[in-house]
Amino acid sequence: MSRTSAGSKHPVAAVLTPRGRGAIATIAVAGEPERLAEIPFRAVRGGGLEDLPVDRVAFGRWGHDVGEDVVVCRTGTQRFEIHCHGGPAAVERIVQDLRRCGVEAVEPFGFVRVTEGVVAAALAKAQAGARSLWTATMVVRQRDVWRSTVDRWRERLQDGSTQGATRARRRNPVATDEKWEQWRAEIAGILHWSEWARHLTEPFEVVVTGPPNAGKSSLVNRLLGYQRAIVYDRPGTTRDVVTGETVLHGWPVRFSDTAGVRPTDDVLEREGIRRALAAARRADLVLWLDDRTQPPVRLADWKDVVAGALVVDHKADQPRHPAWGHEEVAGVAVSSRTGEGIDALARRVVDRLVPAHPSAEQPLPLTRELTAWLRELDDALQRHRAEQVAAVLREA
Ligand SMILES: Nc1nc2c(ncn2[C@@H]2O[C@H](COP(=O)(O)OP(=O)(O)OP(=O)(O)O)[C@@H](O)[C@H]2O)c(=O)[nH]1
Ligand SMILES: [Mg+2]
Repeated sequence: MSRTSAGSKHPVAAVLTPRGRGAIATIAVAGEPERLAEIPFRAVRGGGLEDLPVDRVAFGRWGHDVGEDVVVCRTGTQRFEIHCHGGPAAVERIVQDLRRCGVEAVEPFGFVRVTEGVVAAALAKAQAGARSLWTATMVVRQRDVWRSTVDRWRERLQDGSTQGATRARRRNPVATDEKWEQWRAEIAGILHWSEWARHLTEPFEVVVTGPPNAGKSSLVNRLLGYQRAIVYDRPGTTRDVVTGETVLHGWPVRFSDTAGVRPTDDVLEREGIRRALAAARRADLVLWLDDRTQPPVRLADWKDVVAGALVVDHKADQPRHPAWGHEEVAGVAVSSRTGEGIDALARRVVDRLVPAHPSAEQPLPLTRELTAWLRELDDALQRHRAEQVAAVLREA
């Protein structure tokens, strides 16, 4: 999966330590050594970077006039690390000097992409972004899945029918086309899981709506496990969209608590309801809360939202208002006061958000960059360009 040549066509650098003040910052550089010869580093013992053997650490000065104390480690023939004072000015100065020497500054995952390939970068990024132990485990398992997939794809490219595609097509056009179409179908099968894989690192958006005083804030607090939103026994307590993130059955979920929905002339309240509707229309899932202690509320503007929503029959600890007809009761019975039905609701939420699961061997498009790369590969396959396919595969 990783590149055979550790270096890139052009040198790149990335600040590996987080932004902001710190005792020490680390800047990693990878690239062709001759381009790096102009770098303004002098070791205390004498000599520049080009004189430094691999795996040797050198203390020295960076810059021509007023130098900066640095420790430089050559980590490979085309790799080194600069450890400098952690202040933003010192880091910026070194990055600027590197730029002047033709080194491109990239973010850390961009650095991994250039030095180790697109798959390694996607795995690193997805692992850093995983919100739960379960999602992190899923990502770690992808390491072997992707390794074997890329190995298999490389072998496929090397076998005569794809490498010598043009010749092979002349000999047996049908067989070659079939092979490439099979490959494209496999890529389509991976891209099918884009949304699923996106949520290994990005939360699902679940919007909690319903009439005023139905217990929306109470339910969101229950689901989050802490008092995120204000609960009060008067309708109209929540006026804006309040969000909080949690993990349900391993999946990251962001809940949005919204203003209660009812016909009103109050300008502020109307704005809150407008925002609630906009949030509901964007959501991955809407929870509509019925307050069973009050008569049913159904509003024309909200008809489509309620139709697609997971309905909650809320305040299940209380007797039902007599205005409820038998056929109108549709939701999962939940009480935010006693906790009854909360676990069942969490399960229903996850089942609605994630109705299907890929097999354990399924490679997943873990990041947008990996998805874009798969599309590039697919494009090269569609055009039957063996050299282009090989070039894209080299980036893996
Ligand atoms: N009996 C009972 N009361 C509840 C339950 N959940 C909330 N309540 C009460 O209902 C009232 C309103 O609760 P909130 O959570 O503020 O309701 P809301 O839907 O966010 O209200 P608005 O923000 O005003 O739209 C409070 O007095 C809560 O204590 C429940 O499960 N059972
Ligand atoms: Mg509220």
